[in-house]
Amino acid sequence: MDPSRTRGRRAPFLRRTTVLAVAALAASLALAVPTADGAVGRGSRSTQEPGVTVSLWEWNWRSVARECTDVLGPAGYDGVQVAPPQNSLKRTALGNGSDTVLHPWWEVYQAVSYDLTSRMGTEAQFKKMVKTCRRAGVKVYVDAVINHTTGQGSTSYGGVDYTPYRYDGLYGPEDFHAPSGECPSSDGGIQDFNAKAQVWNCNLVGLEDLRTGSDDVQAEIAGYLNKLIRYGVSGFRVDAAKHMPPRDLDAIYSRLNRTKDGVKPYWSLEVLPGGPGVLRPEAYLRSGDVLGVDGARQMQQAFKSYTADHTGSLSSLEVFGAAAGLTPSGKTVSFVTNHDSERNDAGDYLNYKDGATYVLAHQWLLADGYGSPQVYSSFAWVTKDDSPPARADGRITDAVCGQGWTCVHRDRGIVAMVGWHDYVGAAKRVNFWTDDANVVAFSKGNRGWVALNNGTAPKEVRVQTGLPGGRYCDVVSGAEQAGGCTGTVVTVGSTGFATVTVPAKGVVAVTRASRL
Ligand code: AAO
Repeated sequence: MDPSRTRGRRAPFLRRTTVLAVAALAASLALAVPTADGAVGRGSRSTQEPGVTVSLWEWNWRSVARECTDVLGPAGYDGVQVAPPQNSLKRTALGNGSDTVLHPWWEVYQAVSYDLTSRMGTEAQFKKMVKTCRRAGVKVYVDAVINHTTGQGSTSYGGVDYTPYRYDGLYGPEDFHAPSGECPSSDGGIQDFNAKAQVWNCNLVGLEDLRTGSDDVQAEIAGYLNKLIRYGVSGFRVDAAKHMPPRDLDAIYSRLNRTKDGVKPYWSLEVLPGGPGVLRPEAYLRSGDVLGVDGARQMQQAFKSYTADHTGSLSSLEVFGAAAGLTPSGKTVSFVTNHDSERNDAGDYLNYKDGATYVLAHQWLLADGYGSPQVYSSFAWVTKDDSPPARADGRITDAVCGQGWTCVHRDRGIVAMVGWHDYVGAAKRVNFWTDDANVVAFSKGNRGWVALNNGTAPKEVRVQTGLPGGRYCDVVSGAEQAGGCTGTVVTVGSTGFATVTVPAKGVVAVTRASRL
């Protein structure tokens, strides 16, 4: 892929319609209204970099479309990532023992065909959703399941039937590694996650592994992705990318068309850490960006595992990003959690059940600016396999906040920080201050200043803000209105210092534009 990609930031501006829409949203959700010169700006628009996105994981297409218009666009989200839209396995019976959920969330990761009838809706609804989101200024990114087809079952949401390694009109046994004799393990599955021949050529948890090196398979996959591009999709999260060699990914990418944005699609690869050498995320950086799982883990330690020696405390995030051993900021999608980590390794990652701490971690990520931050918002669950709210036939019902859907992305403190993040842009983090425990504060160049408190009591701090003297409106607790401020006012002295009380589990954030 094009190695010359830059991390461009558009100067923040607001069209009149956007201002009106934000005002309407702010009224309904009590959000921060953008200040006169546009505190709620937008991220990159003309490059592949996704800016701030939200993963509305397993929201149905109707609901995503509505959210783009009513919330995401007005709030300043640059993009939305959606669940795998291709036709998938539809289970018809429970298995043995602990198998109690007929339609677990993971059905969508078993591809049957590249028609777009799925648990989330029809092809027409998908198309309409992408169009609606783009009209609202929100780009759409798709979770692309291209490494494999299914590992069980024989029926699908799109009504297409199949048998092992046979998908009519699409793939036959010659298109898969195991039946072609190219998987070296005894049972056709990945037994050793450190052995590259197995990781690339054998079945991941029984999922039939496509011969992605073959011309025919590459043509089918590229055909699918180009269809999505034609519908207006801007890029992809490539599922199980670690299970395909970079050369196969590059070959597929080279067949992809330009998006409606006029650039090649954004390409982020799911390459989880833990493997050696060529299987490490770093080994895939030449082929695309990667998902920042390790950063999510570091955030959990900083926010959740408070230790007396401060190794696990907010102050530990003074060193975060590449300096902390993470993949480079410009090559990483950063997040607090995702659909796997929130349920599989709940002890190692934060999730919505962490309440205010979960929100605060998102605010930290947006404030720090490492990677392309992705807010994660999905459905509430009890057991690991739980289905999203759905009809008996597995089709997912409309997302209603508070009724099975967390809607974390609507949290006013997170939305305020989306605006703050866009306003400060790529300015450097300076004036870092910490109480060596759970309070940190810093400036982003001379564009903005923020303080975060992960403690359970408010904390007064006296710090350098890097801003010119004056009175500033905190964009998290309030908004500028008719020259006044509905929230906390931060008074900065002539030397740039301010004394500020940071609420428990809270944030205070100002920008040059929020000066009263
Ligand atoms: C379902 C059933 C299975 C059944 C199968 C087929 O659950 O019992 O056999 O159907 O019928 C999802 C679900 C699966 C589901 C599947 C298909 O999670 O349960 O199987 O849909 O319906 C590896 C892959 C990575 C993958 C991850 C789950 O490398 O690509 O496993 N993630 C994606 C999706 C995921 C999806 C699939 C792929 C398949 O996000 O939702 O599966 O489409 C280590 C390894 C990683 C490995 C992880 C987890 O990582 O390095 O390669 O990921 O473990 O096994 C630290 C550690 C590191 C660890 C990392 C993450 O960094 O150092 O070792 O944490 O935990």
